[in-house]
Amino acid sequence: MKSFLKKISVLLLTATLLGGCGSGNFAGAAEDFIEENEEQADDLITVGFSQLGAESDWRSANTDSMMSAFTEDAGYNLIYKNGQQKQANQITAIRTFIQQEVDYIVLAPATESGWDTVLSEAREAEIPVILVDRRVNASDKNLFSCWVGSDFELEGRKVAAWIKAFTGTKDIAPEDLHIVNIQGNLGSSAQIGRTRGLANAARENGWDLMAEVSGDFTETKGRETMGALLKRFDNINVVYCENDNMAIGAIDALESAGKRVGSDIDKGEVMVVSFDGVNQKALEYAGEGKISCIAECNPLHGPRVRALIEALENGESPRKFNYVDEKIFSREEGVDEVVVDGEVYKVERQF
Ligand code: GYE
Repeated sequence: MKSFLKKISVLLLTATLLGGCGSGNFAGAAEDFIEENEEQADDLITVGFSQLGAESDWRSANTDSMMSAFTEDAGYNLIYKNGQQKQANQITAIRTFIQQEVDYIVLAPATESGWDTVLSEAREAEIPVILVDRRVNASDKNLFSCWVGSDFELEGRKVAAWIKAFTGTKDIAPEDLHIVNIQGNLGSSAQIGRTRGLANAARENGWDLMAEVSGDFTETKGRETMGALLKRFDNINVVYCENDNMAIGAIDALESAGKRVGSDIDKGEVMVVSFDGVNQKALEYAGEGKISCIAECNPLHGPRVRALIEALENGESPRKFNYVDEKIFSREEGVDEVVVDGEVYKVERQF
């Protein structure tokens, strides 16, 4: 709104100057121009979106979803900034949005910590901040209006529950599960939750969780990390990848090292499990049994963020934390559902 007023005053000044030139037609044209822009600027809500990067297929789907939800037709002017995985870039983007006097800031934060200062600046400027996907661990929860995203620890617990149930059907002893975790970028909510889900399950079940190493959520880093882990350990039989892109890289490294990928651990295969269910190749791998289980992570937050902004525009106070429902996929026989905290999740065969 403030930016709208600023635009209009610039236009009025221009019109006065043009009017002073004494050309009636010219002044008339300027007036039309003002009217058109007035309508446009008045109608549009300006949203500054700081996306953290473009590291995965999940992220691209998330960006697309935001782009298609915040169109001019829908009444928005979206300013998109890609943080290239660097928090410093995201902080700069937010400061630019504040200078531009946007109506809302939407932040998909790379990591959880380090946001207090810049979010306080947004609050000073009275610009509501909506978090999407990952979270921040701000000292004051009023530094943001609300959040929408996934329960990452629940995703991890679902995969762990599936591993437990599936290996149980094969009579594999817990201590015979030699697991490595290829983690997402350290300090991000998705990494923290998924890592915790596995680590707790490993402790509770007596699994051999041998290593946790970050693969930064990228295919290249997943491949590299898996290669390095294969040099450190010769008994890995479960690879828990915190996203599909890293799973694809890890599978490549495993196969290049002459390993067979699949769920027959007792026959020497290495079982790969992962998260997202967005990447086409990962879904194909799941269909072929190269990825044994995928916990869905839904990236289509654009319409959800828009609904939150609409609620704020209408003077409503949306819920602070908004979780999306997600499924679990596996083509493997034997486990039809997993139960976490008394909640039953049917194992989906179609994907
Ligand atoms: O799982 C991964 C992406 O934060 C949920 O980030 C997101 C994660 C997603 O790069 O693929």
